Amino acid sequence: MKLKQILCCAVLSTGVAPAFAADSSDPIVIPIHNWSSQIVMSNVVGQLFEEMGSNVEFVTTDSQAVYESVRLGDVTLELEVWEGAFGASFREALSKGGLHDAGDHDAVTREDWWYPMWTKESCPGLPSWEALNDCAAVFATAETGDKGRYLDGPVDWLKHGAERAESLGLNFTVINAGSAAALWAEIGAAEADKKPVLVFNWTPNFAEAVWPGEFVEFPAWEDGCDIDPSKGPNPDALFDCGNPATGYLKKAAWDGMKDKWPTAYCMLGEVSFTNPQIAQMAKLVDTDEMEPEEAATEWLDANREVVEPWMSGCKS
Ligand code: TMO
Repeated sequence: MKLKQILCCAVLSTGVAPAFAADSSDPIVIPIHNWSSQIVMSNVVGQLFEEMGSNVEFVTTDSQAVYESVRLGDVTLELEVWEGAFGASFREALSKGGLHDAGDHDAVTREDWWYPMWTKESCPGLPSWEALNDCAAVFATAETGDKGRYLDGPVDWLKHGAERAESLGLNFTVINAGSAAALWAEIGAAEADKKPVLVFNWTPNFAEAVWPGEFVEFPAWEDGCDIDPSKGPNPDALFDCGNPATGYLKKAAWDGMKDKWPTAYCMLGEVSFTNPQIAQMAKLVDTDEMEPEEAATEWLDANREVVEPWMSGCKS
């Protein structure tokens, strides 16, 4: 990608005009995180920007700190602002200024404690969270002693699983997975023996097509549950609510993007992916084992009718 860019810019500097002259030839900086749909979607949109004549650079960044980077213009945009995981960091950056809400995807999201359906045989009171303590022993491992094991997402997703367990009095040990792949490995390893497991999961994702399952139903999310102890059933604790069950998936942009790359900014506003489209992007990597860049090209080839109107609406 880098090399392509250098070739591209060298050509432009010899005097060949870009297709959409209004946009700066500086690269649009797109952040990449640690789950597959975000990486593939970022490549899809990056390839569209390139088709429209822009230069693109990808940087791997922390999924929370990225909002500060977008606010400062070091990174140009963010394509997957999940309400549950990143709502707090997004709102904080918004309040400081420098980045803005660039619109919602069509997708409705949910991120929470989850189990493959076979788990219910050992814990029939699920999906209610109140069943968890009665079943803690079936989730116990050598590592967790008589407590149940819950494998939470990687630390940077700030899922606050340990605070949730504490605030709701759950007899569970919360362990952070080192990567998304560790979550899928945990489910996969439990599958042959139909061993009960509890892991962090989300939708849209490839996993729903591979392992039918359910989210644990925690006390419903109330706005402020992460900052106001009075929200949720425990009056003295934060994080005593589930994540939003019908969460948003937003795009965010640096305020300077619309003047520096007006054509790309216009297209970013048009971009809107659905749940099945996002699950498919993840599948191409997590199930089909494609490289993200290649997965993005494949996805685009199969979905020209989805993306053409976004671009044609923005051609000057
Ligand atoms: C933000 N994530 C989809 C990984 O939960």
